[in-house]
Amino acid sequence: MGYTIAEKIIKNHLLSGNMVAGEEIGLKIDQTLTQDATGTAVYLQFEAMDIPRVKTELSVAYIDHNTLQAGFENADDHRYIQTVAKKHGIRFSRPGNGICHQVHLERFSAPGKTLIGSDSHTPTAGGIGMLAIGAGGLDVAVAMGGGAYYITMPRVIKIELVGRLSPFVGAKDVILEVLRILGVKGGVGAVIEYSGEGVRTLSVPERATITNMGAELGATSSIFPSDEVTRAFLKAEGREECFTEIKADPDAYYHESYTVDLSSLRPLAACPHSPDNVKPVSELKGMRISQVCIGSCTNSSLRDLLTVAAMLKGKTLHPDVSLSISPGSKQVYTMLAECGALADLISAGARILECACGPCIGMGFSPRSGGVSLRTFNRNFLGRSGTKDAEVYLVSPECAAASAIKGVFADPTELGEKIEIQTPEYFKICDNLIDMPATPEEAESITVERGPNIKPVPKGEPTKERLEVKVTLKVGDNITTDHIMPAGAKILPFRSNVPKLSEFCFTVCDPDFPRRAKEEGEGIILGGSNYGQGSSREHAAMVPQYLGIKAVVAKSFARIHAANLINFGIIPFTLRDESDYDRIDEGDSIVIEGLREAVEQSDTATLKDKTKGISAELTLNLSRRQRDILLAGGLLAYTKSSQ
Ligand code: MIC
Ligand code: SF4
Repeated sequence: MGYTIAEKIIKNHLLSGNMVAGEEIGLKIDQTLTQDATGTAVYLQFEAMDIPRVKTELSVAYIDHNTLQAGFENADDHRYIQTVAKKHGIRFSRPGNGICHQVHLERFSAPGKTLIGSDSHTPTAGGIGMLAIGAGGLDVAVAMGGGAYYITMPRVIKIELVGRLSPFVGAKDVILEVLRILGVKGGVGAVIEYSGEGVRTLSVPERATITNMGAELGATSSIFPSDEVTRAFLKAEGREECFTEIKADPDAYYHESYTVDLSSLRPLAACPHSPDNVKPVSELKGMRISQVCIGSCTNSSLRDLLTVAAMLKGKTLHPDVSLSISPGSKQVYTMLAECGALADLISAGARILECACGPCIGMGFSPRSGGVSLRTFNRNFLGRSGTKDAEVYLVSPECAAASAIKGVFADPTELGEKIEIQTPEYFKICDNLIDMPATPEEAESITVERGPNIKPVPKGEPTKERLEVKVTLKVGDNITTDHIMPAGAKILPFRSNVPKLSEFCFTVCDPDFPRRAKEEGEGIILGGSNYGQGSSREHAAMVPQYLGIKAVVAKSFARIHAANLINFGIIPFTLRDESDYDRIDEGDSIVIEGLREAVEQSDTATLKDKTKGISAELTLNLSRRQRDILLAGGLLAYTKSSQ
């Protein structure tokens, strides 16, 4: 039998394990990326490994998340990352150069290679035919040091694209349709692979919009074949030599298959507060809106912004609407400026923000109280915008622009005249904001600068013999990492300062959690299904660990978060019988006897609820390597001990 695209790349990079879905495999990683909000922790942990220089083909450190700089903290982090990158062989993309995923797609992505990034939207580069995976920061640090990256061998889901998109229907509508079909858990344990004649009708940035939001399906990655369209994109970026053709064999086996007819797609929107709560825009039409935000790693390419500019040209925003536009990269921004499209955006009334994540991560531009915000972003989790009672809808740039003019949710396909967008044959190439690392000789004299915001990453403890604690917190299904460790302008500056960050842990769900956890000293969390979906932020494990959380007992876990929990020595137990969830309550006293022994060698353990006088069977689905990591007290301790 032949291979899928994902299997071909995995086969070429396999360091350990068998390519059997569900088994743990170790992969050789060609490239890594970090962004600043997760990057400080990555580099602190990389430094702790005592490896002088990265061993990957390419590692890039981007600054794009924390760019508000309302105090010294972010600038301290930037300087730390700049100096640590220079010393250890990592390229540094300066603030102002753009969002990591957009810049990486433009300047470094390559078909057939592997990339891991300390950001869940790393699969954006799947649009070019790269196996790109979001990972916890510590996994990225280990890969930079030349270590394997471990994942569960994924199932492969095929999405066959047929037909061609109608005018004013965008790539965003394709992925919203896939989210409508599969839901936020539908991609767990899988790579989503696109195929079919519709593929060649989509440009690389459009493909990247689709693979970007595969993160919202819970997928390990998403990938497109590389073809002549890919070659043309790489040529336009002056990197044609990176092209190789990669496509699935005709007899490749897929675990599931779906067909999406591009021709019949209509504009869609993900309604509050989940990316899979998808409805046709025709049903939302006429709803009053107060804000529109265009940008983010999902929809900030030149093509997206030229489309928006063409739609806004000569028009004025509706007076009730405030519009922000964040170009994805310096390349996009300068090209918009040079062709005059930027002037069309400004004249229409858009508020142009720097090329960074900005409002997507709650860094400014929070909606008004109870406001309705239309965003071209990828996540609309409760409170993420910075306004708890705001209603955030995820839409295409076409829908966003049409609605910004009308002041109400508008269906862009009703605008009439089709707009032809021509992206230039060559992009403007200028890498002057990407600093090259020092040579190994120069590196020795470089001092890494650590401002007062940089605090050491707390160390984990080896697994205890037994656990006797309280259920510190009980939460429901689909808890996101934005619930566990919120971001936004007030909190993000403390990503390098875990003690301070801990004051905000879980406060979206329960403002008293940090105090209670500290007072109890040790505890566990009881969660529902898909616990920890969303971002790759390892702070959602690092901070609970700092607050004494020893285990999370849940119905099921999201992939990256489960790996992060293990990396920080927190045991992820699953309830064998999900109905036990209803019988255990917050504040109950529980005991798990033989904890260390269970982690050592068993697939089960028993939780005794002393308050209720009941017990619940727990399952531990761990590889040998994961067991050893937990026993050692986390990946850092494990890596050091096995060096
Ligand atoms: C996000 O979109 O949630 C983030 C911010 O990019 C995160 C990373 C982080 O929390 O720093 C992600 O997606 O991994
Ligand atoms: Fe940045 Fe938003 Fe993309 Fe995360 S999802 S990398 S915050 S633009």
